[in-house]
Amino acid sequence: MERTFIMIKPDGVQRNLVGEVIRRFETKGFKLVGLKLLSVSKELAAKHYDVHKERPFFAGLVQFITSSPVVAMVWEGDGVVASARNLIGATNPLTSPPGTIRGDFGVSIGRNLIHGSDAIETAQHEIALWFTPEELVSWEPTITPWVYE
Ligand code: IDP
Ligand code: MG
Repeated sequence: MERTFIMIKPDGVQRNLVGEVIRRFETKGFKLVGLKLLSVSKELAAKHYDVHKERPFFAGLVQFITSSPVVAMVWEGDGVVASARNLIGATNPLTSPPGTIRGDFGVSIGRNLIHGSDAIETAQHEIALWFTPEELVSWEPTITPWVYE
């Protein structure tokens, strides 16, 4: 079953959007298999955003992600990687449609509230970076037959 890595960034936690974000993933029908609140080290932030290390915003991004706690999660379900990106919306909250998390709650690219893996391989890499295998829980929601045909 497909899994994706979702992080509520410091702005999402500070703005009390943790419950709102979890609610959207839960009510969509996805299954939560990992969850923790943590202060992110510079090393972890830099590894997570390694693909952007040459970009002008990299230093500010690492500074921001380490400035206040984040909520790291792993969600599981059919097509969850691409679907989570749809729930999250576009990188720029101003051009992200209403109904998406960034479209509903954000204004600035540098305060876009949430991260979601952009591909299945990226998700596998990010899950391994943020979670140990023991932190991921295999369980079966009783509602599964009401969500999946
Ligand atoms: P994504 O989060 O939608 O996948 P990416 O292009 O992978 O977007 O960029 C990663 C993160 O880097 C963004 O979510 C945003 O927080 C930050 N970022 C991207 N572009 C800019 C920029 O032009 N200025 C400031 N921050 C940026
Ligand atoms: Mg990205």
